[in-house]
Amino acid sequence: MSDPSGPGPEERLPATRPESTPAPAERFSAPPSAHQLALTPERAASIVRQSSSARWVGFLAVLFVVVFVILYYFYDLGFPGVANTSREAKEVAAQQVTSVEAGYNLFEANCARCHGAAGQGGIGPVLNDQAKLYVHLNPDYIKNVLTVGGRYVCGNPSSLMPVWADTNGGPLNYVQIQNLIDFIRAPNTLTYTVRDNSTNEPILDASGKVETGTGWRDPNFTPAAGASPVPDCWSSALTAGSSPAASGGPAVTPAPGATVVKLEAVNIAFTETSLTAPANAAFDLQFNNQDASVPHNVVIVDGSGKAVFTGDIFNGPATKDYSVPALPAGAYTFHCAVHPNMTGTLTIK
Ligand code: HEC
Ligand SMILES: [Cu+2]
Repeated sequence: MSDPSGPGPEERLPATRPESTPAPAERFSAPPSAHQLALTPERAASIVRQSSSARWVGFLAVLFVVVFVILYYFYDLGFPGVANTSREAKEVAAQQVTSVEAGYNLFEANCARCHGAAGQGGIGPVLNDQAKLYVHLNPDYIKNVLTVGGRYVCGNPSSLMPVWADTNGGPLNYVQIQNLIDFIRAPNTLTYTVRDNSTNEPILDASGKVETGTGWRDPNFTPAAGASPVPDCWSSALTAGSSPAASGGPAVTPAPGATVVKLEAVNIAFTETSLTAPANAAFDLQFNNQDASVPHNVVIVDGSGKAVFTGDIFNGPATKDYSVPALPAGAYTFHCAVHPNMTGTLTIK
């Protein structure tokens, strides 16, 4: 490509430019309205409108956050006066049921052989007794018993009940201990599902229905006025001197030839549930405990709820002759101190 006519490249530089006049000053000036010292009324009004809108946006944003926080608060803790609206309470209840389900399996696997499948007692004392669950079997107490073992209960170092907490050499960790506490303390308003230990699937009973259970504790239970509190040590009711009857004086030995009343315990139940004995005469209560290594005794309670006789607790199989002092005619009940659900009636006439 040939260069067009004209000087060579070197001669073309510097490029010659036409003489230029400076741009007129007006070119950079704002419109005349901008040079006014005061705002026009329209501009002033628009500024006012804008800042008012900005405040509204800010206010609504804050309001939104505040309303959200308040609503979330009630959503979480429940709307006042509206039952069952608390998300947190529902979550706590759901977790409690989970814990009770785990506790049920732990109890059946570890505790039922001594305390009975339903906590009714056996080698170990009853656990599902309302008077006991009322205060005696509180969460701290159960935790201590499971941590220290049976010696915590009555100070008996050779207690049959082992240590359970792994912090003390036992087999169960603190979650499992808590599960057991939740299970023992579960209210009877709580229904849990019986689940397979390893798969956590609900277990079906013979008729194909999901097996469920309910807690032991009656939350509305209050001990009868004047009822004696549950002793710290379950077997202390048996030691002479601590029961109202035993403090009355020396043991009464029935006269030779006194009436003999027979009573037998088998499978944690009294075989005879209604006994009769003569009034105003000491009698011999021959108690045959046939449950091997299970402690039983007999406590006789009068119509006012006062224990008038408390026999020694002893392990079966064995028979003991209790000398029951003379009692006035009337209707009495008797039960086993270890298993308060073993009961019967005694008619003195
Ligand atoms: C080998 C039998 C045995 C096993 C297993 C056993 N216990 Fe016990 N338990 C006892 C005996 C016996 C006592 C009474 C303690 C004593 O005075 O020696 C007792 C006492 C208790 C007490 C205190 C009762 C009271 O009235 O103060 C609680 C609570 C308890 N056991 C819970 C449990 C739990 C939960 C388990 C399962 C992890 C369990 N036990 C397993 C025998 C057993
Ligand atoms: Cu008993």
